[in-house]
Amino acid sequence: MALLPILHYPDPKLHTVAKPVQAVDARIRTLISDMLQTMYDAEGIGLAATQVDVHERLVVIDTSEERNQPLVLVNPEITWASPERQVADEGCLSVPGIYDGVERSTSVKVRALDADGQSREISADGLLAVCIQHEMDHLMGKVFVEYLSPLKRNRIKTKMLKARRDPERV
Ligand code: QAP
Ligand code: CO
Repeated sequence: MALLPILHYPDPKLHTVAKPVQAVDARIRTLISDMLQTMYDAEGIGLAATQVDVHERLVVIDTSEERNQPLVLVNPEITWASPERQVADEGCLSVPGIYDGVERSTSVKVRALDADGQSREISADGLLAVCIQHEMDHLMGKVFVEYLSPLKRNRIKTKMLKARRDPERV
């Protein structure tokens, strides 16, 4: 078990497009376990491999109140997204302290391999649907602040760069 360092926006590595996981082997299972530990330690509800500088299609999520329902998505693909969309506030472990509204599909169906390499299809709505779409964006190199206006995004960029120089100011 290990805590992994999380990349912070605007690190250009966050824009890397992830490649499919070739096999759910011992290396991937260790990565899954380290990512879950990192997510729980940071009190997050979702973490994509991109955020820990591993550019493979792997996401871990836990939106449960009790933090005891880990969801592992290997090579996730959205098979259906509702035409109905809704704006909800999002945050990101790679953009600490920043929360803003993003419009996304209200419900999605996603096909993915689990930690045992078994194919599954999940139907999600509510917070889980938002989280799945947010995390899958990371695998495409996209951070949620890119949905905001250029003005907001530039303010966030400046604030994050300042915080990196002077962590007391976050
Ligand atoms: C993505 O984000 C998400 O700023 C996961 O200081 C978030 O786990 C999807 C976090 C909201 C849907 C709704 C953020 C922790 C965690 C922070 C997270 C912070 C500490 C963010
Ligand atoms: Co994020």
